[in-house]
This record gives sequence, structure tokens and C-alpha cells, in this order.
Amino acid sequence: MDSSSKKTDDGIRITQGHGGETHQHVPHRGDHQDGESHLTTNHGLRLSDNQNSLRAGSRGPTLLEDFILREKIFHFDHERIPERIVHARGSGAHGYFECTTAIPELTKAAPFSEVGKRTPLFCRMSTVAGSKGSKDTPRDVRGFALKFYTEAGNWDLVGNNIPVFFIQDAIKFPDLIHAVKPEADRGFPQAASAHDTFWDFISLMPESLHMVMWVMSDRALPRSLRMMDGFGIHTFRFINADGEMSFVKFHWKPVLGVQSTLWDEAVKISGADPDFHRRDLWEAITAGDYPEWEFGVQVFDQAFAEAQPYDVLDATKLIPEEEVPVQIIGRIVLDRWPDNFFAETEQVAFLPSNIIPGIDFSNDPLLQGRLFSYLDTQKSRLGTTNFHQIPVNAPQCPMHNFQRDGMMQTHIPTGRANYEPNSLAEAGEEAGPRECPETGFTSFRNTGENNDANQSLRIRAESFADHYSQARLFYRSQTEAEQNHIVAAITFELSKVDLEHVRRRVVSHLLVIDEGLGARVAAGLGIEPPEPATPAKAPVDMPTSDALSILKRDKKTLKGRKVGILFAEGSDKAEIERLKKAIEGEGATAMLIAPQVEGVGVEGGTLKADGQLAGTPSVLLDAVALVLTEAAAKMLCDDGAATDFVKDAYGHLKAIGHNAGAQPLLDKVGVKADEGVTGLGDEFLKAAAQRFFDREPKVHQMP
Ligand code: HDE
Repeated sequence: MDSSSKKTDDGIRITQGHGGETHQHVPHRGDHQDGESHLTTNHGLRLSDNQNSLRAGSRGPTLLEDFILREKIFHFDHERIPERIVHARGSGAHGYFECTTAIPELTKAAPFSEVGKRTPLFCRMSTVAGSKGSKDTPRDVRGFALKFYTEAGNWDLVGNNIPVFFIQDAIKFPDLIHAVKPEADRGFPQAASAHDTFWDFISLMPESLHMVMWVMSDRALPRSLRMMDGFGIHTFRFINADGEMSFVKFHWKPVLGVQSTLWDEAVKISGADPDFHRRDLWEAITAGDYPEWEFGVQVFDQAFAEAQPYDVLDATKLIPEEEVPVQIIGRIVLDRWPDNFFAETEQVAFLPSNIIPGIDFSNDPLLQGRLFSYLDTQKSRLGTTNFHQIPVNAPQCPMHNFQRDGMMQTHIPTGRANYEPNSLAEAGEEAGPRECPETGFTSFRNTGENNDANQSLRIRAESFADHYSQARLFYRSQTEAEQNHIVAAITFELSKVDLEHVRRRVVSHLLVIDEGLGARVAAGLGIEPPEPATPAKAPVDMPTSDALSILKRDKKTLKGRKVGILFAEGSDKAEIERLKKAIEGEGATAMLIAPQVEGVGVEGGTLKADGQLAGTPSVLLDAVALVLTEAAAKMLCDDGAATDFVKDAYGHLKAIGHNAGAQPLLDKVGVKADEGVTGLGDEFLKAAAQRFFDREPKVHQMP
């Protein structure tokens, strides 16, 4: 009997075989003709059927012989690789660094050699504590890692969005991370520092207090990855062509300004959109609205270093920008989303040891420890010492050496020169590469910086002993609203700590940082303030620094923000369209929101929404506009999604623009008139570019 085939309605072809049995073939999307691309095995064998495994009879057992099935399942079984121990959750993008001020007098580093020069880079931004699948918006420091593909080799600047770190010495890093990660016996909490072990450790490590102040501030709740500062943290060295050294700290500042969410908002965002930051970055880049940062340096010399009341090698300290201004020398632009998340963002391997001529390490003991850790971790995560051959990690300049073999070797070196020195050239054979004393990397010769260099000491310098002054500097440099948030955050976190002695110990440190801070947190917890801690070194009062406050530097711009326009049955279409245009004219995104996503009958036709009301809570937006008829507003008063929409916008101190018809909804949730509650004209556009912190005491009780 001949085989015959017919197509079913859903596109499945059923073939009648010789024995009367039927075979199903589901067509590949856009079924290929000869000459186009075909499915093959990993070894190039073309597949005839990607739907059925090889069976002994149509209802019989699957055969071990089916190497195609085995290869496919085998590869799938091993799709996951170990996630990063820290910074597991991250998003990345390609971009470039452009030099805007050349600084050859300071450094011979290739990216800074001439104005207009562009160096390609890859950037990955991450949370620290949570797993790979955890939410984007926990209270956490953010990783901000840059890999510059320079012509002199890859330079990795593996920084954070906070300019200081928890610890001074790498030997404490595993303890810190164990303490913040989910507790060992119970496996929770995920992506949270509000638990016993973190605060127990922190309270016994006063060197962490400065960083704790930052992490309890709004810095740890970024509105967007595009709205975060970046810092290299450690002091590095610049070396110029004459071999002269200066110290340098790296900074990069978002063109959109630093912006944060409120805690209650961040918690709600994590439910409404766990991918809030990743989606935001993806949306901006794919829309051509490329995230951008100004890149700058703080440069200083040994004499300055020696004159400071802290040690510039201590990663728990910053250098106030008022003392050493940040000199802007370039910009970073992220203009291309990776083609494949796993191949690039997951497999990218940053190494603080990747430096280039013109840049060198300092003796910061934290940095020194990192020089070991990252190379080591890539081997266990990516499984091979050849991780540098993965395209996202490979240098984009020539690379030659005599390192050979290893798992997953993809280079095919020719000839027999795999050692050096060799004289194979004399026999007419390939001799391989040679060292270059003139342009090759040389470590800076550090003379005289370390006065006990001839001894091996497990000792921390006396100059690292002051743990309170900069925590105080940070707290006292904040606006009142920002101080309120720090008090609320610490009170919240300590309320989640069950160990009462740990709560008291933390407050004893806070009292040294600032008496008012300690007293307020004690009141928030409902405890008597304990005795203040005894510092190893008494803190000093440093002049406050406006650069440390987000709100003092607030750019009040609508650019890069997202404004929601809520409409419903009978709304004025022309008004909605006018408003949308005006918002977009300011460089923001306007999102139309309605009870039904596919369209609502409005005055002047129908209108499709970008988001359905219940799925687009106002926590996903920076400001909201309500364009409603009175009848629709009254109906929405009974819809929890609508009342939460307005109540949260108000509670999160956002601008609410509205027409007269929307008033019943505002009244229902108790919105009171203030500067941020406006009509729908220009006053709304102005209001939408900021938050209204004066409203906060009306909606939140502060300790
Ligand atoms: Fe990291 N850190 N770290 N770290 N770190 C890692 O490397 C480590 C530190 C930072 O997007 C790991 O590839 C030690 C400071 C970022 O892939 C690991 C010490 C700063 C990223 C590691 C530190 C950072 C990492 C985990 C103390 C800010 C993510 C996976 C000496 C300047 C990079 C990996 C990315 C990742 C170790 C301290 C930033 C385990 C031992 C300080 C942004 O190697």
C-alpha cells in the first residue's frame, strides 16, 4: 500500500504508513525549502523529523539507538550552569565608552587617549543577595560591572552603585555573604537582609556601618538600572607614559539623575513585575532611548592620601566630591541588547584582575583578595579555564600565548611552538609570540608607600580603625525625607530580627553614628536606648557633602520616566491623545491604561490600552493622569484595582493629574489637594518630573 498524507486544520500532517499506522509531523515555523536553513544535530546531521522519537512500533518502547533524541535531551539536561554565588540576578547590555577629555598626562590607558575615541564595552547590572530568578527590586546594593574591550586587552571595572563596601579585608567576604544569604537551616529569606544572621554579623563588624547606612537609604531601591550611579570603589592607580603614578577612583553618573522608589512601592513592584528593572532596560534600549552615564575620575596623590583622617586604601571610606571633584572624561552609552541572554549576560565573566597599561591596582586589601576570587569562580561556574574564549569574554584585540589545551578548547594553535624561549624560527618554523618590554604591562613599582613591607603581618593598619565618621557624614548629609527613610528602613529590618540582643547591639552603634538616629530607631522598635557602643577610634565630624544625597541632586526631569493615563468608558479621546503627545514631547513614555485592554468606547471613537488596569498598578509608573467621566469614576470606586491605583500613587508621593470627572475616585481614597495633585495641563508635566516628599508625613507615620 502506498503511503498517503493529509493536513489537519491545525497544520499537523498525518501520514498513513505502509502498515496503516499514522505518523504526525508538526511543521517547523516557516517550513524550509531546500537551500534554506535546516535543523541538524550538533554535529551537522540534517534531521527529517523533530517531532517523534525512534520507537519499536508506533506504540512500542523508544530505542536506545535514537542518538538524535539522546543528544537533544542530553544537551537540555545540562542547560543550567551554577549561578553566581553573589550577583546571580543581573541584566546586561552592549555599548561603548566615548572619551570626551583626553588625559594622557595622567594615564596611558587606551580608552582615555583621545577625544572622540570609542571603546566597545559590555555592562552587567545585578542585585547581590538573591538567586538568579529572584525579583529585581529588593533592598540591596547593585552590582555595576563594565568590561571594556580595549586594543590593549580587556579592562574590567567591576563596581557597585554604592561607593563603599561592607568590609575592609577579603578574608571576611565569605562570612558577610553567608550572613546575608538565606539562613542555612531554613533556606529563607530570599533576597533580603532583614533577618537575624545579617544583622548579627553586621552588629559585630562596625567597619560595615558606613555601607549599612547606604544600604538602608533609598540608594538600595533604584527606580531603574538607568538611574543608578556607578563606582569602582577601590582606589586604583593611573600611570602615565613617563611612569608617573597618581591615585584614582572611578565614578559614573546617570544622565537621567539618580532616582529611587519608596520601600512600600518596591515591595509592591516585586509582585506586579518581578522583572521591573530588566524590562525597563530592555524597553529603553529597544526603543532607541539609550541609557547614558557621564564617566569621571577623582585623581589625587600620595600627599593628599596621607593628609586624610581615613585611609584611601580602606574600601569602607569614600573621598567626598567636595574635597576631590569628579572630573568628567567620557560617557558610557548602552545601545544594544544582547542577542542571547544566556550566551552573553549569563556567561560574561568579569575579572578585577583584567587591567591594561596605564591602570594598576592599589594595596587595598579587599581589591587584592578580589584579584584571586574572580578567576577562581569562573572556572567553577563556566566549567573550564578556557572561559575567555566565550565570545562575550574574548578580547577584541590580538591574543597570543603558549597556554594550551584544557576543557572546551576552541582555538586550534598550529605548529609545535608551545614553549618559550624557542629557536624554531631558525629552522623556518613558527616560533610563536614573544614578550614586549616596551609596550607590555608592567606593575607599578611601589616604593615607600608601605612602611612595614619587610614583615609578614596579619594585622590591620591603625588608619583603618575609624568606623563611624563616614557613616555619620552620610547620615548628616541627607535631606530630612531621606533621613526618615533610613530610620524607617533600619526599624523595619530590625523588627524582622528575632534576636533581641542583636537589635540592641545595632542601636548601640547607631547612637555613636548619630544620637538622634539611634533614639528614633529605638523608639520605632519600642525599646529603651541601650548604652552607646565604644568605638575603637572616636569619630570626627566631617563637613557634610551634598553629593551624597539623592534629593539634593534631583534633576526633576520627566525624561526616561513612565506616565500612566487611566481612561474608561466615555473618556475624552482628544484629551488623552493630547496628553500622550505632551508627555512624549518631554522624553517620557505615556502608557494608556483601561479596564479592558483591547479597547474602550470613548468619546470620539474607541481606544486601545497598552495595559489592563489590574495588571498595571501605579507602582509601575512615575506619575498618573486620570481622564474619566464622572459616571466612570463612580463605577471605578468599587473596583479595588482602580482605588489601589490612585491610593498607591498618592501614598508613593507621585503626581496625580486629573480632570473634573475623576474627582469621585480621588475622594473615595482620601486624596487631599497638594502641589502634586494637579489638572492635566503643563502643571501636570512639571509635577510628574518629581515626587512630593512634603506629603509623606500625611500618609506614613515615621518613628
Ligand atoms: Fe564581588 N564577586 N567580591 N565585589 N562582585 C563576584 O564573581 C568577591 C566585591 C561585584 O555581573 C563573584 O563572577 C570577593 C566588591 C560585582 O558578573 C565572586 C570580594 C565589589 C559582581 C566575587 C568581593 C564587588 C561580583 C561571583 C571581597 C564592588 C558581579 C560571580 C574581596 C567593587 C559581576 C563572579 C557580574 C561578583 C567575589 C567584593 C562587585 C564570587 C571575594 C568590593 C559587580 O568572584
